[in-house]
Amino acid sequence: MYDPIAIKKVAEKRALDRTSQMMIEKTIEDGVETAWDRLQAQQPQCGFGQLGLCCNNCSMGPCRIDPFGGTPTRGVCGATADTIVARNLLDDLAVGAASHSDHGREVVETLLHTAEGKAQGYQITDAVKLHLIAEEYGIPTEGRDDAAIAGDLARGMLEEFGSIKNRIQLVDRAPEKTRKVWQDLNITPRGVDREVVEAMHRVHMGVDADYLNILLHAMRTSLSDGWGGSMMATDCSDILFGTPTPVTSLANLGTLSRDKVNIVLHGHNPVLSEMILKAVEEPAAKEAARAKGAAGINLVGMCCTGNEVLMRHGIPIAGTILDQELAIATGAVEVMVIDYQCIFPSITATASCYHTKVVATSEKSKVPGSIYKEFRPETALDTAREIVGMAIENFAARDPNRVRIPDRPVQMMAGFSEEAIRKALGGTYKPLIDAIVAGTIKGVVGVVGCNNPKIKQDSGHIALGRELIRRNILVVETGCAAIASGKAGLLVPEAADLAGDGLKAVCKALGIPPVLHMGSCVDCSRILVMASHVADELGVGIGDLPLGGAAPEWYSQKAIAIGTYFVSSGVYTVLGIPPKIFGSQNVLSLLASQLTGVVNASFAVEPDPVKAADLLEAEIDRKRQALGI
Ligand code: XCC
Ligand code: SF4
Repeated sequence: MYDPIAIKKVAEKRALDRTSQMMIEKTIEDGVETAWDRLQAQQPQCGFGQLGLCCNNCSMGPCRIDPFGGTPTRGVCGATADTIVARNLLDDLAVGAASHSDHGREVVETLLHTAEGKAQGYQITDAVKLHLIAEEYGIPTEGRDDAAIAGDLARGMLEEFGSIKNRIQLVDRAPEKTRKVWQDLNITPRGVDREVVEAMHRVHMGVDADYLNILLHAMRTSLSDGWGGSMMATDCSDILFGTPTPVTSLANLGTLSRDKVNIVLHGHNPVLSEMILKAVEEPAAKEAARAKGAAGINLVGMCCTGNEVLMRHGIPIAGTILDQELAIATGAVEVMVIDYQCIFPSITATASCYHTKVVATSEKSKVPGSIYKEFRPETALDTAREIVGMAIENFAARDPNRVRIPDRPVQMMAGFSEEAIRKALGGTYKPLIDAIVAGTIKGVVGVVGCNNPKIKQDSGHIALGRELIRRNILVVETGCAAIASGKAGLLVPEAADLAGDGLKAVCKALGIPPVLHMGSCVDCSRILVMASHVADELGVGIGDLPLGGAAPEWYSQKAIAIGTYFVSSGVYTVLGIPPKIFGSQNVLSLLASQLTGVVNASFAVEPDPVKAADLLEAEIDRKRQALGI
């Protein structure tokens, strides 16, 4: 009925990784719809929308502007292309910043509940980091117990969400010169929630119509994410669950087990996944699994919550956003636990083709067809145990005839927190700076972000990563980009053989991979902290450093926020997927060139990974020259 060669060709077009390809083949054979099929069904996608020229903000609309200079040139309210494009961008960015920051809030709240003794199963794991951050906040630590300090810190951070203080403490981590740039532009973020709310206000009909003013606020909102909500998420997760240190693990869909109960953790917030991990490790759970004929329980991660438990505990990572349907198509997933963000609303339809149960856990992220188990800090461990029990129970429903799990997970290394990198270098960034000055390492590029079915899965990340390390540029990664590199075998020390001679020598000496996994997407804040330390040691701003950023396969509004706080912080950033701004020449030229004169960084759009590497290398050379190295 199916032509296996034709199916194989389709799979090879859709994904780079062999295990993903194998499961794409199975989805086609099983008649299971995936994001790739749905993308096809959407063709042709709306040209106005792609250019950012469609406005659906109010009920005088929807309106659209003629992109070829014809009419209409204005929406019903009179908004021009510039206004509409800038406003849409701010809208998207605010959604992304809100997602990171609301996740951050939940971690801070869990820290507060833990401090107050109200959180079941949580504890303070990294007291050293707690004390260091408390000191940044001016909270006394001498002679006080950790719970009291953690309570004060959590309350101090929560205050910065709404904030009558009009400042975010962690912004002070940025080098002075960088902060001065923000002050001069009046884009220093005043509060985590405040900037998002103001963004929503400005987007309303009849508020901000000046594209430049809108974009400046977009920059401020992005900074409230990167140096606010995301940074708090990272730091408080480290305090609660431990600051990552280098760890080895496995990646790809082959991490699913034939004979064990498989539980997939999908979403973003470690507050949930850490408890599932605890529940899985309890002897009673293991016994229950064996009693049901399973060889044990196999916990694997997916997307960023997978990155969180990978970084801290070495839990294997099954894949990226585009692997979520493929994991279920193995027929071997008993339960997929979801919290929020990047979960396809169709995931329950996919699950209904097999025995898989989808368990939703967040009050703000329910999916029709899923089982809802509300997760609260007060009863977290009990809920986790219940979910694990459900997975064990469901093992009997697995149909062995429909199971197909690809072979051979790939070895990988993760756990490169900023602290871990600094420690690997001997406690200071001096060796890295020396290597950069000497030219053995040319610079550093953060490759981050998602998969997007518009690009062959992982191909953009891998081609760019390989190209950069070949040019002696150290690559640091987060999110699905890092997972892609794990699947492709770039996250092992042996991958240093693919690097240029200089980078290769440094990696070999330190025993590290040429591509470093720094965590989940909120952990892009780790990259900011690392850049700040290096800039401080040199007495310059982040914008002066030979750094770059890239999001070769991004799809999410969160990626817009990340890219914008990178650029606003002084990091030139190349996007592999064009943002919806090409309907306005003014917005385009501001973001792609004029910004350089202000923050010494800008955006570029380049889908070709080799050309993207050229752009990043040229930028690194420009900054090296300015530093006189
Ligand atoms: Fe989502 Fe964070 Fe993007 Fe992956 S990289 S697709 S945002 S899971 Ni964060
Ligand atoms: Fe149309 Fe203006 Fe309303 Fe947008 S805000 S839908 S451009 S009338």
